[in-house]
Amino acid sequence: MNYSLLGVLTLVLGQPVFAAEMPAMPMDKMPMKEMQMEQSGAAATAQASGTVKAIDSQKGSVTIAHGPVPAVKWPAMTMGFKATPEQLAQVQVGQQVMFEFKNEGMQATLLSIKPMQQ
Ligand SMILES: [Cu+2]
Repeated sequence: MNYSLLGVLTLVLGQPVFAAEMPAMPMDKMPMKEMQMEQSGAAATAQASGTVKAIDSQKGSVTIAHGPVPAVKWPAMTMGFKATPEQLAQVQVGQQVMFEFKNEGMQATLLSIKPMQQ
């Protein structure tokens, strides 16, 4: 009798603690929302594929004829991307490439580039 009564008491006393923890859960999602807002305010990054048209190691740029990039609302076009000497060394004119870039204003900068595997 005493034991079962203790068990009921534990259950009853245990529940408010559980309930108190519950409201904390939606709060956990708040930092994520803030992160998403920060991302949209910063430079947009996107992935695309295309064909290397020209490489200018002096200017540090590569011209790529790329397909549409919905992430930055771009149609297909041929344009220049800022690239590091290391990135330029990985590709050749005429090659199909996959690349990742950061778009700030009118300046697109490569984050990574690699030849497409066929
Ligand atoms: Cu473009």
